[in-house]
Amino acid sequence: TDTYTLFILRHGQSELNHENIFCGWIDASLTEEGKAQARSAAKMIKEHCHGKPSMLPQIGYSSRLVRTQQTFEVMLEELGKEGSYHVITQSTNVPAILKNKEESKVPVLQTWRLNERHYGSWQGQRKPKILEEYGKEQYMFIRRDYKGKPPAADLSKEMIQERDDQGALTGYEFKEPNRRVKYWPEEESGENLPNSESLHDVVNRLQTFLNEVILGNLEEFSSTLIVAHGSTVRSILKILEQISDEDIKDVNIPNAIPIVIELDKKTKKFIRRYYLDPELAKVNAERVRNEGFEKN
Ligand code: DG2
Repeated sequence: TDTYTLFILRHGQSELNHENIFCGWIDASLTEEGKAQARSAAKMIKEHCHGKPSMLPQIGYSSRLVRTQQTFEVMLEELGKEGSYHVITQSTNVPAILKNKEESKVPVLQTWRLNERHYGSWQGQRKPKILEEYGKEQYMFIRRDYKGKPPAADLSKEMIQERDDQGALTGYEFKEPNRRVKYWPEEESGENLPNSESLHDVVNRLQTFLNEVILGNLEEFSSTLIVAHGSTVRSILKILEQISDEDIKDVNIPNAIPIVIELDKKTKKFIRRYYLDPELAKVNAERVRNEGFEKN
């Protein structure tokens, strides 16, 4: 064929998606429902590839947050493949990793540049509560305007999940000091990590990785799978399709429904995009848009 294929999706439902809480860089795990969604996403890809091994993902990209990694693990298992996972910082030699890859495994490159947008002080807050506090206009402006940006997070505090004896989530508490459960080697390599971001900021921090690494590897790998987040999927679509700042406001990404993107082989320019389950995508994208508005 004369096109490159990228499969791209948002991770399956996370524990905080389920609770209607802004998640951002909080490292929430998938719910059982989220894992089931990941499995069905892999089945859609399998079906789409109708048994042609070269059409199945040969290389993967995820964020550094566990919900995309778990989505990957479930999907690769369903596809009958195994992944080898590599954290990418700006000092990583990506070509060397790919050159030394194990033949039988799919290399999965994990980068903070695919992380969800940092949701600042909104992280860990219930969407209906923020809506009430800020009002409908500000709420939608900060959530969806290209330049909308939540107030910066107080990084001295850390959100701790409270659980009962059965391990079920019971609530959240902000505690000082931030124990930084997650250690980011990125900081060691000199990367400037954010404490709040607009979609515009996300596009800026993602653009070079997308163009140089993801698009740069297209020649070598016949099929690519990206598991990202609402805002990073929106950013990638915006960049590849040159969607305007105005139109991107109305793009909402449902959990775990693969999007196929076709690029021209010669120019790597965007040709078309479609969901593997367009009906479900439409209904669920509308639900995402309305999060916070139903009292739940
Ligand atoms: C959601 C997006 O991101 O929230 O950070 O809560 O994809 O990581 O579940 P994801 C979050 P909205 O911008 O859609 O409100």
